[in-house]
Amino acid sequence: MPATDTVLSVLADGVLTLTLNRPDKLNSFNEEMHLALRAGFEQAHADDAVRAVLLTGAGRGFSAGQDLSDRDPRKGVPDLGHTIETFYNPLLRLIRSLDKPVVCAVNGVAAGAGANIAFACDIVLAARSARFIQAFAKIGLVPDSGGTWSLPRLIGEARAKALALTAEPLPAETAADWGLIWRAVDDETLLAEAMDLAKKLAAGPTRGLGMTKRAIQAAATNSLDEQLDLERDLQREAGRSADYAEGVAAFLEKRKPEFTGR
Ligand code: T3D
Repeated sequence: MPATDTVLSVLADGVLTLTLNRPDKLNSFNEEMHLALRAGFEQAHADDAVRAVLLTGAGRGFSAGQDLSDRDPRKGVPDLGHTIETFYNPLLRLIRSLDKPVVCAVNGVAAGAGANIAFACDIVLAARSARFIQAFAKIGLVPDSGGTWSLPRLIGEARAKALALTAEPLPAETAADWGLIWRAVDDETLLAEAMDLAKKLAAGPTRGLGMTKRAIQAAATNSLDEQLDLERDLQREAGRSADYAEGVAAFLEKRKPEFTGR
């Protein structure tokens, strides 16, 4: 991890907690925070001790997306395609390709890329006071960080278009009712509930959970036949894991399994 406190990183009980930490800017993304968050997800990929990730934000917001103070038009026309290619797209790919569960605790407003990064995570809990805003429409941009891909898949084209074209804030409870996130919970209990969930996942059969994530994501582009073949192949691999042997042995011996993530 680069020497920066823009993302706080703590590994405990198999959970790597990454906290976006620019609260006075509503955790909007500058280059430093991008690099720190990327380093966190790279660690999650490389380190076997990490068996789940918890992503959240410090202060009253989750993330307001791109730091617009880095985009002063008086300093010239930026190449936003370059920044998407260099920063946002690699981050999205790191989250989606991680063979370990990523829990997101949306502690407050999530706007622009901040909202769509949350939607890329595997299980999203949000504080009841949080709201999601496709803020791009307000500044003449297009939803990025996978928003044009995830929104229609999660909530359908009609709702996706309305959110993206109006930038209307979506309350956490409506997001949960629509299936955009897993659950809206009380503000006071959000972090504890998210951590509890992340710890349970981290104590689970990591390889099986990772393959489950991979299979569900592949369904977005696979035919049924392709998906059935994929399930066969992944089940073959899962059946050879130490955690499968432990899970079945524990069931037969009527005891709690002790998964090691192998
Ligand atoms: O550029 C590229 O590389 C392309 C990629 C783009 C990805 C994107 O995410 S584009 C979308 C960028 N984000 C936005 O347009 C959202 C801008 N922010 C807002 O609309 C509002 O701040 C919120 C709706 C998120 C929250 O409103 P509110 O009233 O709760 O808070 P606030 O008072 O507006 O903000 C609090 C502070 O955070 C304030 O600073 P101050 O006045 O106290 O010193 C505000 O300027 C700052 N802040 C909020 N969002 C951003 C920000 N500073 C920089 N960049 C921000 N995005």
